[in-house]
Amino acid sequence: MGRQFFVGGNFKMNGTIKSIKDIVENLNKADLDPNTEVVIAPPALYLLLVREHLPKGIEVAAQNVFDRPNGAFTGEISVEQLKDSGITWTILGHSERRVILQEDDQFVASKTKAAIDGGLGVILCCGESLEQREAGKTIEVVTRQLKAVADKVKDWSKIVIAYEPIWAIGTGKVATTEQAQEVHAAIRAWLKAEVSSEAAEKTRILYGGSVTEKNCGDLAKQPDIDGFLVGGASLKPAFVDIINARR
Ligand code: G2H
Repeated sequence: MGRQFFVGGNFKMNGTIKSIKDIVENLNKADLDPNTEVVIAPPALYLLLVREHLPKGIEVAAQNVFDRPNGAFTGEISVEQLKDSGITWTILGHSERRVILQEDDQFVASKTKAAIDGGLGVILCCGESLEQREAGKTIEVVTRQLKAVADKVKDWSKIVIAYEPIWAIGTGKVATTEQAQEVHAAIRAWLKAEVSSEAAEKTRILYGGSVTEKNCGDLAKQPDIDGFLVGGASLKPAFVDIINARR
């Protein structure tokens, strides 16, 4: 059984009510490949707006979630609150949060466990810096990030991995198809060795980092690239072409 192609739109901290409504309207009118699973992640403030205006077939993701059920955690949002609002996915471990907000592997793993235990799907991001790549540590860094999750979470059926090399994020510098495929294959081999053969076979591994309508076609042909997590280009009409990359 093949893995269903998956495209996530990570709006990051971009958009207004008007511009986000325009993006949703564009998706509603577009001819989207029915074989692609599409998940949209707007800023938290606009989650409900997006949920209300998107067709049921497109799911909505938060860009983060906290690992406690409720209480005095100013500024945080719980798994239960997302579910209560019809939000079925969350991104976790994005490098912008790991680097700027200093989230470590253990915290990302703890939040992933809370999300999975609570029934959310998780787009789990991993990836190396340029310095780490140049030191030949790419696979070591990525598998260390994933192992922290594997130590806490046994059921990977609702986890989608997003490999996002930090040096390719928002820089216009996309990984080559060979660079991306090499890391994706290594992640799949790691899943087989450390989680299970089933997880290796079924887990979608997305590529993220300066994906556009121009470079998505070749990446989508790689055997271990099962879709994309798209930032900047998800705010543009050409996002539709990325969703349709396998057509
Ligand atoms: C990587 C990606 C989406 P962009 O962060 O998660 O963003 O496509 O803008 O590089």
